[in-house]
Amino acid sequence: MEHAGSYTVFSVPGWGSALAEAMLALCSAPVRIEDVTGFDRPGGARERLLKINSLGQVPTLLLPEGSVMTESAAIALLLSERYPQAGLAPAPGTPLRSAFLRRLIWIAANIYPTFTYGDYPERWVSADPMSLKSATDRYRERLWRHLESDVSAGEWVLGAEFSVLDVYIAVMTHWRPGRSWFAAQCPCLHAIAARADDHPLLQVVLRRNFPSSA
Ligand SMILES: N[C@@H](CCC(=O)N[C@@H](CS)C(=O)NCC(=O)O)C(=O)O
Repeated sequence: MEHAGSYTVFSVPGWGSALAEAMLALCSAPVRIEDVTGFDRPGGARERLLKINSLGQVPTLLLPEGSVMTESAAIALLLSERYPQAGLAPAPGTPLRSAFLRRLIWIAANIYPTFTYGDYPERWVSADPMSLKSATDRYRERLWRHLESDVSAGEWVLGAEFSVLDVYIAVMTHWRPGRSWFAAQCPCLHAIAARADDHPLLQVVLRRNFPSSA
């Protein structure tokens, strides 16, 4: 299973694996895509993914040295250590570092779980699972509005400095409630996503993952 020298990304176009693919593109790192479309249903793709990630989630990576890496925020931090020149994160000790760390974990710990629970509500409640989906959808909208008020008119989430936070915005704004909601309700985040779409190192990955918006 190991592929010397390259990062293997267990991938489903448009899903959380797009975060890892985009981060690796910013690093110009060698990548091998292992398509696991359909992994959230019983079958071969699920079995392949469960062998290395018992949570059965993407993003999941195999690092060039053969170890497994999961959790988008951990992947972001690892790659920022390995590729400091890629500009994924403000360097330790620089003024924006604390705001970066706070927002990275804030997105992964607050926004991402709304999908974990809302995408498969029947896993968590048997009575009226759709009410869990709509509650988590509403909560996510509140979280996005909160971030919108924080980023105000900055070019990027951290203001003038691009970071992997902008990758999260570019990818996650494609997910519920979707780009047209962001255009109407969170114009600053929508503008950040549009700028990230045009980033020369992100264009190919983002268009492959989200062809309908290309
Ligand atoms: N905490 C994880 C969340 C990953 C996650 O929830 N991924 C979704 C796809 S976007 C997934 O794999 N869902 C399938 C499942 O939870 O069974 C991260 O930040 O990487």
